[in-house]
Amino acid sequence: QHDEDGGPDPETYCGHGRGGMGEEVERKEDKRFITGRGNYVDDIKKPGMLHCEIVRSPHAHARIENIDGSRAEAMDSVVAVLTADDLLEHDLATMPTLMDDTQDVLVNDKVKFQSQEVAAVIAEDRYAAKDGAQKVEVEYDVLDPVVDAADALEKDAPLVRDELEDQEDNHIFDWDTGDKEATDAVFDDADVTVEEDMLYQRLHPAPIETCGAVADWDPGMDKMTVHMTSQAPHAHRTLFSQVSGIPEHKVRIVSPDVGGGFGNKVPIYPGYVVAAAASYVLEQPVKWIEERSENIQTTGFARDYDMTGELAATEDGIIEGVKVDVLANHGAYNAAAQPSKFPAGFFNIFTGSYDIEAAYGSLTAAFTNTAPGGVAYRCSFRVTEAVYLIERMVKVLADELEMDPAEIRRKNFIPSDAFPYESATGWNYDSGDYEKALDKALEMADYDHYREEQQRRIANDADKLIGIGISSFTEVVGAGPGKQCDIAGIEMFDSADLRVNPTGNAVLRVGVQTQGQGHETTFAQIVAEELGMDVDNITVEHGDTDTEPYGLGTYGSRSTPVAGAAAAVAARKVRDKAKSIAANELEAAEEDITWDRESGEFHVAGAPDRSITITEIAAGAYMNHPGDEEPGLEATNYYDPPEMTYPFGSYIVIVEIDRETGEVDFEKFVAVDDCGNRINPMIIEGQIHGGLAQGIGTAMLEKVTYDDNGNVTGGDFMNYLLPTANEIPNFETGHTVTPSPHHPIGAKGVGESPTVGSPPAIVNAVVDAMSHAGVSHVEMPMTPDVVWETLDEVGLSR
Ligand code: MCN
Ligand code: CUM
Repeated sequence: QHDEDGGPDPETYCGHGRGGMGEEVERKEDKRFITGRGNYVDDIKKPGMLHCEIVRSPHAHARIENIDGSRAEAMDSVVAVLTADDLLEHDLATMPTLMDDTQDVLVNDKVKFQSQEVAAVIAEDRYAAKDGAQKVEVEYDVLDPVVDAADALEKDAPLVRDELEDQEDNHIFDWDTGDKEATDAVFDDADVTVEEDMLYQRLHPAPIETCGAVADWDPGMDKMTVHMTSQAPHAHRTLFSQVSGIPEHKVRIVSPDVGGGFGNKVPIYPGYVVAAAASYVLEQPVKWIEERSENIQTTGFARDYDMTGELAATEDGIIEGVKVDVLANHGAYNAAAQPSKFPAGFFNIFTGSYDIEAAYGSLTAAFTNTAPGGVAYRCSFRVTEAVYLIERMVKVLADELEMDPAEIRRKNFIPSDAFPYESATGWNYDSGDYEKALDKALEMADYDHYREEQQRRIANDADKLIGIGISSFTEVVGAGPGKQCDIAGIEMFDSADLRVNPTGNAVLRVGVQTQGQGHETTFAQIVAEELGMDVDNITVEHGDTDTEPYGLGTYGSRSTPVAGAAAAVAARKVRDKAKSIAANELEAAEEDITWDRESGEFHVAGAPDRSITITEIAAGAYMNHPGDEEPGLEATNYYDPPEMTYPFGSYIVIVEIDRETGEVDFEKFVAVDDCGNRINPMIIEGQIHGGLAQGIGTAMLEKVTYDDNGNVTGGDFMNYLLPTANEIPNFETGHTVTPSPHHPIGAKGVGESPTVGSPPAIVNAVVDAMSHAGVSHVEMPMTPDVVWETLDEVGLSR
């Protein structure tokens, strides 16, 4: 099980052959997924279940003059038409967002973005609901919309939020970080400074499964059960209870199988609330399932950061200062899904992997007539934007100084012996060895060869140019600590509850919720490792607030750093108790009992033939428990992480650009990741492949676009382009292992690394192919027309 880099720390994790840490255990969940037995929200059918269709505004900005549902109500199978007035009776016409704003559930007064929720039709089947929705007549007084953040901050811009008392313009908040004075001083004295504008365009998380809910109010039990697409069932339960007034112990949220989350399913959407309100009023189950276009047009979007970056450096390429200014488009409500004390998410990690003396960042956020959101899509709370900024800027600086971009990175990396390291903006990096990852990637990419090939093509005036892009990113994942990070006031800890049965198998319940990441396998592996059990004998349960311990959910790649730690600690608590039972069973003193990780047994010191497994101990715990111990064998842990974890990696992308068509081909795509100790290398590999594909989508294809009237112009998958197998090259992946010093099993998160780390590598590669002609930046998505125009501007086109 040990690979060339040592794999799991050999001192601790040996890969005991029963499916523990570091073993490529096949995903337990895949059997049901590949045999069509997954259980998604839309698979849930209840007796008497009604269907909800939402009537949405065709306008981006309009006052509602009148809503007439009578023609819909007259239809046979339509049961009810709901408007804001109906919800007002139950105080449900509005709901809080995760950033303390108030969003309309159904619009009462003024529509603020296209496809906003205006009314709901409840019918006996989905077709009738849809027909009914088309018969609801809404009179609008159409207003001028503003869709661009810079336009929104102009003096005469239409006011998006005129219902807010103190809101005289579209400005939401200003935020800054770092030391302005010190940074300005560094810039004043610097040998060289560079500056670049770059837009991180608005993206759509695009899970295959859209959002949906089945709400079921049971008047006999006074209980509301909502099956819904949720990345955070417990937090959603608390918010549901607070908004609806139904006591929390009478609310049950179940997140069954989720067909991809990618951050889309962190916020609460009006559709969930409408379904619940309808079920409450009608006393029947109500299902709401979003269509693809509804999802693209209204769901929590990602990015939309317009950034200006600056670096100050010495002549020989030592980066002394970094500055960034951001204009953030937050849409019609401030509804970013992120820890509440971080209005710009974790964007202030923009010093990246580099030891930079001075840093300053400032940001202005604006309301526009576009859907709300801002944090989603494998983003680690805006680390994506931060990594893009710094990794792009390092390339800009390298070109300015005519230095090799690998060399300049090497010169500026936080040295491996400097950890724990505090950055200029106050982050405490736990561990890293950036140079090692870069060296490995350079070797895998055959870097020197391609540099020569690149020069040869330029010299020969070849039809196809070569570009080489690097990104050496650092991530920050695993929020809490609870004191720094909370969602709507709830501290961001996580939890695990482990019960070993009398027959020696176990159930682990966790507070996080998988959306495809393989938790049913990897969390079982953690327990298998800690208790020496066979991984097949451990079931992982999640997503049901009636049975699982309270947790904050899965996003920000926090499951492994936080709930994974809780699982390990819970298992160790069980092992502690097992030890005293072992002593009892083996008729030895407890201090003579030792645990052997390799064999998964307790031994009596000095008597190697006297041993006992957890399975045998489990029987003892229920059938022959020691008099001074409680019967049973279980433990719970609520884990508040002392720090976040800082996974990192180096990606190298080699592209070939066709000077005639602007088409970009991936010649080589190398990704070296370090997520500390690895639980399941195969699952990690899958996470990396998926995330790199999404990084390619970001860099090459994806953008949510609006016309001047606020219409979403790419509201379906024909126009919002996702990468397919055609666009995805072969990935060559590698890894290094730098354990997290504070995590019980030394693991860091990995789920978002590839999407965070790859876009700048891809853009750097495309820029690199043209930088000899003076190109310093190309905006994403780098579709062939964009690339061709850039080629043309600098005289490289054919
Ligand atoms: N893992 C491991 N060893 C490590 C770190 C992680 O084996 N050292 C495994 C984990 O145990 C887990 C998987 O890799 O099975 C991802 O773990 P982690 O990095 O902890 O991330 P989360 O489980 O918290 O997943 C969230 C992350 C986010 S925020 C988005 S967005 C995203 C992503 O995961 N959404 C996904 N990957 C996704 N993958 C799928 N298939 N579907 C999504 O919706
Ligand atoms: Cu930012 S997308 Mo993930 O954190 O669910």
